[in-house]
Parts: sequence; C-alpha cells; structure tokens
Amino acid sequence: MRLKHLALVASLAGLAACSDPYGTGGGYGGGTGGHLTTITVSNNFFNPTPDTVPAGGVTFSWSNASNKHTVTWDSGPTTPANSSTMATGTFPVTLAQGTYHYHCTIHGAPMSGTIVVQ
Ligand SMILES: [Cu+2]
Repeated sequence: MRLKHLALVASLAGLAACSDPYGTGGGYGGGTGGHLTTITVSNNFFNPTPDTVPAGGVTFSWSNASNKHTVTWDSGPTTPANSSTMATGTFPVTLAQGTYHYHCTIHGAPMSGTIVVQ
C-alpha cells in the first residue's frame, strides 16, 4: 500500500516535469509565467509574461492582433531597439542576462511584460 502511494507521487511529479517545455525544472512554473523564446503579442496582452529564457534571442510574434501594438522597452541590462507599431509579423531581439521590462505604447501599463534572461 505504501509503495503504491509513492509510485503515484512519483508519476505525478513526472507529469509536472513534462509540462516544462525546456525541461529545466527551475521552479518558475507558477502558471502565469513561461519558458518560451517566442512571446505572443495579442489584444491586449503579451504571453507568456513573466517569461524566463536562456540568454540569446527572443522573438515577439503578433497573433490575432486586430489592433496595433508595440514592444517598447522600459528597463533592462541593455536597451534593444523598440518595435514599430504593428498588427502582424514578428520582431526578433537579442537580450543579455538580466531582467527586462517592456510595454505597448498604445495600451500602456495594462499591456506590459517582463522577461528574465538567465
Ligand atoms: Cu497594445
């Protein structure tokens, strides 16, 4: 009986680990964040945010965005270029290690995001 219980716990833990697309198990899986290097820009939110990614490139991808949006950087260890005002397409950026905050200039603070680069 006791062994059966342990096996169940182990298999549940295995399922949880599989939901992490990068398999890093870094403990950031709070349900609101993510580990994706493509961030969706939609009406009127960024997803995922906060996002935790390895150092390197992140691509913003406009998806079902009937309104125009921007990616405009507020703070971070470097200052990447801001996107133009777009309703479709992609915007790649290269980020350094640290925490970046950004927002959409059209929708302001309610449409903002955070990227943690490890
Ligand atoms: Cu917007």
